[in-house]
Amino acid sequence: MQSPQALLAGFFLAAAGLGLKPWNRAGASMYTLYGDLGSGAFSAEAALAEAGAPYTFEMVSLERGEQKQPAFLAINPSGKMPALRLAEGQIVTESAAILMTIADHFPGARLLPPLASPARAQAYRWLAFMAGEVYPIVEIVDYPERFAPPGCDVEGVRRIARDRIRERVLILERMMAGETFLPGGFSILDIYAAMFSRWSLEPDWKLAHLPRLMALAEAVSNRPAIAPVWQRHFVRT
Ligand SMILES: N[C@@H](CCC(=O)N[C@@H](CS)C(=O)NCC(=O)O)C(=O)O
Repeated sequence: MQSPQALLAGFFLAAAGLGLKPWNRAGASMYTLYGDLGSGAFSAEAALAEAGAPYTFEMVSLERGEQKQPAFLAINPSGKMPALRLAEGQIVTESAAILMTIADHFPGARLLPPLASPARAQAYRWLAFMAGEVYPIVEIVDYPERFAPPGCDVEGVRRIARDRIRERVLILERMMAGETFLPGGFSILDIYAAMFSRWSLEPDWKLAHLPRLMALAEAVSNRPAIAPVWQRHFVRT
């Protein structure tokens, strides 16, 4: 049995081994976002940027499987990103919960429609749809072996998961209001929907079937606060 001191030292060594380096250490940092580029951390970072929040970005490499190492599991036991550390030290995980928390912390940024309004209910509805009906299927496309019994056709599992994502994203395409997901203007739903437009699906299919969602993503990518975040996550060379 290791002493508590040894366990603590081990944790910090593991964190150092992960290379958890801040994206930007300039100035006092209130929020710490953990994630990788091109991952769900995009949505959290875009919302922080849009809110004008001070934050640092701590890299957790998916390629190196760092999300399943002890240092990150101590932050999010499900081994998934993003995770956000708030000013007082509390951790929030689950991308939709993070987006709603950022919207709550920065009411002046109007990242959600007014509390208790009909539009707010629709915002919850479609955030929950993306988080609950689309995001979990992305895991099957990315890691089909997790869902296939030994000897099973893993590529077949991935193919069918892609079909389910297509169906569900087509629902988003039909239900979005227009240039923004909600009729009242920009919200965290635009950030979230734009992120899902980047994953899992073939470019040709998206161009043919998702004209509204692709236009929305283009608009999100051009927002002054989000453009540099979008570049870092999705337009890396
Ligand atoms: N329900 C989680 C899902 C997060 C998730 O699946 N994130 C991916 C990256 S986009 C991840 O961390 N995958 C690593 C893994 O599953 O091992 C959320 O909404 O935050």
